[in-house]
Amino acid sequence: MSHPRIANPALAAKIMSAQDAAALITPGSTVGMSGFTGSGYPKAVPMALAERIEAAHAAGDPFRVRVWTGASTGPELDGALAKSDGVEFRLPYNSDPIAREKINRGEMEYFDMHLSQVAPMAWQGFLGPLDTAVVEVTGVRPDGSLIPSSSVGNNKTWLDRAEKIILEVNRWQNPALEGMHDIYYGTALPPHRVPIPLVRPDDRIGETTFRVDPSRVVAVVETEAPDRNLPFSPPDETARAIAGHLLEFFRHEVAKGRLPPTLLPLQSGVGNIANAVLTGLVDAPFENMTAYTEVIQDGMLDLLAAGKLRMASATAFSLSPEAAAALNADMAAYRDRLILRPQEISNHPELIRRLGCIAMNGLIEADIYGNVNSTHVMGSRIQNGIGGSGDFARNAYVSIFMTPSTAKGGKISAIVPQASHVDHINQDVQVLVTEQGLADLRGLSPKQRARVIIDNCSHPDYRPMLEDYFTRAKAGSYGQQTPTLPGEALSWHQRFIDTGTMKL
Ligand code: 0RQ
Repeated sequence: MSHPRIANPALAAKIMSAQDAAALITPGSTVGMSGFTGSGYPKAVPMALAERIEAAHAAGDPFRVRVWTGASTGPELDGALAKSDGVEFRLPYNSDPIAREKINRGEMEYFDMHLSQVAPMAWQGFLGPLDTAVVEVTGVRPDGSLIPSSSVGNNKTWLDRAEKIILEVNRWQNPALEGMHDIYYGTALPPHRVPIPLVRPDDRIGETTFRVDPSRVVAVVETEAPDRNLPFSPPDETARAIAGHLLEFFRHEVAKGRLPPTLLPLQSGVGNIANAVLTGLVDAPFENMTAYTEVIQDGMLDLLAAGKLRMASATAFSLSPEAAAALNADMAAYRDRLILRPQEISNHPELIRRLGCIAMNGLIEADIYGNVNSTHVMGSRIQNGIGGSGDFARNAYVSIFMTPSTAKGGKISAIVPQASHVDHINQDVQVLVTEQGLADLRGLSPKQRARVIIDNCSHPDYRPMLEDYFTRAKAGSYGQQTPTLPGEALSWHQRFIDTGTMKL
């Protein structure tokens, strides 16, 4: 067989170069790409498209496209297209530094949205038509169905909705991925919605492959290129302290009978601290744990390998290069304990509430009342986006946010009088953890929350300032439910700009 990865003759007949495929994407069109946290994104067509855009711009032709994805992708997609100045509009999540700069300079429109809502909103029609899907797959089966790649994201929706489909078949992806995915085809728009029949994190409710209408596939491009995720730094003292407080909290909740000894399905955000918590769970006394989450990080694989985690369900891998290589070498061994689903299912509020997930996410700043800013530095400069944190925080059994108590080498307090932007209202923030300690906010009034957040979570260098503010707010506030001095609260942020800590 000349193309064992592309076992369907009709689709094999459409193999062409990335340049020829990119030539099928029209200026001004909307392109739905695969990709979620650095895995499963197309690696050749976006770069060919960026080259085409650069050539068009050099000839004075204003070629730009609208880009939808699952979440963040890799430098070959977001980086290359942002660099070419070819993106007019982007959704739903970005962590690429070049794209971030364009967005914050006002040169790219960005719709930062809950990840569970992307597919439903596309079906509802609010996002407009989808002209082209560019989707990486592991292979094409003889019947034309598609073996998904290392992320599922919104691919099912892109394949169902796009007028034209371009497939990238990536030989780097392990063929043993076949069978790991669970693609649910039962979603519908109201009034036709029915309960999603998933009651345990390991339930399989769908199919292992994507359906595709071969007549809409206009190109198949062969690639052999690795996913490019970033390495994790080993947990530092701060990350270990945060993990320690959290593990102590879990032990306490189990002892009180408020969590089972297996804990509840874990959701873990991205980043080094989340990974440190997972690493810490390897030596903790919890057995037979499960994960119902967005991304499978290195720490999840460690937990699986240690026999502590029974299984993990997610929509994508987000592994360091070493962990990705290790998984790829031993994929068959993991296949029965990992499930990758569409992100509308991995992040579905109905399922997160039913399963009772333990949500653990990072933040930029939290205020003394427990409102959390996950996205905007100084209230205006976007870092990444809300991602799945809102899907999980609102619906979890216990919603935990964790952060070092300071940022920028101690020059900025992550605990502030008033968040400069709010992604998670205090009702959705039940536990706050820093390296200083943990604040259990459940059942507390705003003033009680302020007391434990200042005492347990703030850095000692900033505690007297927060204490002083809180005392004066209680004396001078218009109302006493949530004492606030509006003129003063946000001056904290202005001070960081005035002192040059944050450059304009
Ligand atoms: O910027 O590198 O330029 O210094 O923000 O901060 O400390 O590296 O932390 O990687 O854990 O990210 C909220 C961004 C935290 C992440 C956020 C600056 C800091 C640094 C990053 P520099 P750290 P992390 C499921 C869950 C939303 C999406 C989500 C995130 C940079 O967790 O994107 O939760 N969350 N998804 O210096 C000024 C402050 C700051 C600050 C941090 N108070 N003031 N700058 N920074 N705090 C996964 C998905 O949805 C895909």
